Amino acid sequence: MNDLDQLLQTAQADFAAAATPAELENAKAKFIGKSGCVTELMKGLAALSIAEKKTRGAAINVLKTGIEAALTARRQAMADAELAEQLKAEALDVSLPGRSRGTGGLHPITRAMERIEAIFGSMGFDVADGPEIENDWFNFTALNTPADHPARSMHDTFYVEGGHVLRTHTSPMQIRYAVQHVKRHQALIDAGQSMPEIRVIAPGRTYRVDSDATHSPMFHQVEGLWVGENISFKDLKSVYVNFMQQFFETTDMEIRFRPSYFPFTEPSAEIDMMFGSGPLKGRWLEVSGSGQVHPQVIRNMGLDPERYIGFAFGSGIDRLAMLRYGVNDLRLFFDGDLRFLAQFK
Ligand code: 2NM
Repeated sequence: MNDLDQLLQTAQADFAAAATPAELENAKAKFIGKSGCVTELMKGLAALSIAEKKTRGAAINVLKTGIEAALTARRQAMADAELAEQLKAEALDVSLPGRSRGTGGLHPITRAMERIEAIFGSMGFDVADGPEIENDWFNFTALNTPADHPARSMHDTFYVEGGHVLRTHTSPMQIRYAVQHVKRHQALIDAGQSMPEIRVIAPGRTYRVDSDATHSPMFHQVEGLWVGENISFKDLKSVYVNFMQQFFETTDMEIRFRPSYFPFTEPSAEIDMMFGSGPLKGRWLEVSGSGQVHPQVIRNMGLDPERYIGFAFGSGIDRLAMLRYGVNDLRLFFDGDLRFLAQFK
């Protein structure tokens, strides 16, 4: 092997040994830089004859081309390795399933409320919504609740500034609705003609000082009211039985009315139900209070109790939702635990 072949081999070995681009450029300078081996060899040509210059010069050029080729190959190999390294580090597994946005659902109480509104809507009932902070008149007095009634005690009711209360039932909304209705039809009433019937439910949040497994300081009620000239207890029965059967999607149940007392109805009845099958089969469950609207309450609506008569009821929505969904602790509805709530999605 001649000195030029030897030099090419050394250059190839040095290039291969260079671990970084900087090391490679240093190695290059040693061979084909301004003061590298090839330049030195060229300088040596000066001392040779013309014929020797020709062959030696050509051989040096072949060497130079060889070194450049080796350099280019090594540079390319380094760039390829770096790219491969980067691709490996930034690898994306496009076959991984995506992370989707979580989907929510309606709260079970909201779902129960929407069912109740749809069922009564199908029987021609309007839905009324109003203030949760009420005044004494609408929450108590208009509902014929005397000043010494226990429901008015500080112990049972949340009083707020200005003599207002957090409504203890949604019946104040029934009064508000009835008064509006009467106002709208005052001309008819004054002319001694028949007023269109009042048929309304008032679902919503209500508040009482009470807290255990079956009582929450905030709970939901739906109250219903039907007032006309010829409304009787049999209408109350048919409406409520129809509601129960649709709400629980079965006719396999018994419903009974038990005499009771409320200041705003006379006579009054507690409504109980019993399933004919399922886990609650054979147990009487209290589901509602009800009664014929008290003449004084009819008067407070702006109507003549000698001409107008009606029925009303008040049911706990939370209780109905517990029975429908098989929930045994009321507090689960209000804890905000997604493990519970997600079951209703
Ligand atoms: C109940 C029980 C019985 C009721 C009465 C009225 C109104 F506005 F007509 F006076 N609304 N709701 C009522 C009657 C509520 O809850 C246990």
